[in-house]
Amino acid sequence: MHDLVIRGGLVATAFGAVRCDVGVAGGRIATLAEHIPGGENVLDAKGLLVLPGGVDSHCHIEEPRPDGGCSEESFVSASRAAFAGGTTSVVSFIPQWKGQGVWERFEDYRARAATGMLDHAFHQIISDPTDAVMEQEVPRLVAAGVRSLKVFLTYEPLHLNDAQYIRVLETARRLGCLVTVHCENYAAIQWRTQRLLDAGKIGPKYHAWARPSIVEREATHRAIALAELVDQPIQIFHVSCEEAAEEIARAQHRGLKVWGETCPQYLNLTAGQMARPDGALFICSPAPRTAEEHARNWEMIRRGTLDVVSSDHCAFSAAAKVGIDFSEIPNGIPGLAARLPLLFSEGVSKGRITLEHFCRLVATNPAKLMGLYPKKGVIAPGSDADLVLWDPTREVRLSNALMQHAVDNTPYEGMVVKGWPVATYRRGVQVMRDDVVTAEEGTGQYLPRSAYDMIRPRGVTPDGFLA
Ligand code: DUC
Ligand code: ZN
Ligand code: ZN
Repeated sequence: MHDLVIRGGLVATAFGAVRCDVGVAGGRIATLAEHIPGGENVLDAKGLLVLPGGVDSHCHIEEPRPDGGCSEESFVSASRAAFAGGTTSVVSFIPQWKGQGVWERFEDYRARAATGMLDHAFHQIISDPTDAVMEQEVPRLVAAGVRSLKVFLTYEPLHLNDAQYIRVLETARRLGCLVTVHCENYAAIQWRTQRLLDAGKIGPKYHAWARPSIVEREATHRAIALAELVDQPIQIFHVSCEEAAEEIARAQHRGLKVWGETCPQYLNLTAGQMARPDGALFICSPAPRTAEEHARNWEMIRRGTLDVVSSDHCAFSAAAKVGIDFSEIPNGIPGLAARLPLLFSEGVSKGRITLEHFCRLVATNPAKLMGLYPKKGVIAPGSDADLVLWDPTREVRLSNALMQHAVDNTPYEGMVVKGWPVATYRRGVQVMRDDVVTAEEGTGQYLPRSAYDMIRPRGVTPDGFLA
């Protein structure tokens, strides 16, 4: 009856932890019971936690570039990194470049993703919301299971102006998509960057000077106000500071469907690290801030204002980042493998959050918000058997080799974490044990998403304009 029985672990989910056996059949969880007799394959999990496989809803993997190349992390290498760190599903990005459509790239990207081992869904980036794209191509994508549109309020050449952003919001509302937003003010960053370069200030540390919290707070406020105008649910990506989180808290207090995501870099890395000789390796956007800001971000997590922790995994080898002026350094750091260990160690082991809260942040909430729940993100009968056996006592010094990604650096090199994945199961198949990834290439499955309630518009607009 059961292909696999996991015996005697403490099974943790978003609604509490229970000591029970987990029976897996046909790749799904079949039984949770005090004792499950028999089983083809029995695994002793005494002393271990059994966690839902991580769902990383913000990863840049094998992302096509305008020059025809793509990012260094392939779906195969990303799958290794993810399984090494206890993540089993990802949502990654398909870019649109100005002047181009979106449909042709979808098919190509889907084929690339199928070469990996992770279960996967996609966000569609919109950088050029023309009539043809928004009226003809995006509806085709939605029919093919893409249910989130990502927009940038900064970055050349991706950023949208207000009119374009409103167009995306309106289309998403009509089609039943979530909109996810990178919130920083483009003009403000350009202005500061130019002043710094004019003064000969080109080192990596000026990355943070060019984009202080205020540019994030302003764009977050604007993103929310325009989403409120259109009555469109949004998720604010990678919130780095209290100022921006407060904008989200105010929106939530008014009953708006606005969610906030943060990432391990905004709980662990500081702007000071960008002043080191290898400072370029810490460059991501928004910029890492201060230890005081980390404490405030933890408080925003504790309150539930920030309810998803994803990696924003975007890996570059050192050669692509070091020795360039700060305004040209590609933004992004690898974090797929480090996400769960860092959050468990700094969160659960240090008593900042409960085990249930951890499960919500890394698996249940991202699965719900992305329309993947209850297939993903929970240990419950009928759900996919995506499971992590976790040793809460094991201390590990993070190193690039342990991350198993494609690049030669991790910003967390040398950090000691308490709590480490012992084994990862994806749909009931063991894909990692003792840091060795055994998954077979090409076994990752596409996760098409259909309409889901969580992102249904409220039906409330200022003065009933769209009602
Ligand atoms: N910031 C982004 O917005 N995207 C990729 C990586 C990063 O640092
Ligand atoms: Zn971003
Ligand atoms: Zn990103």
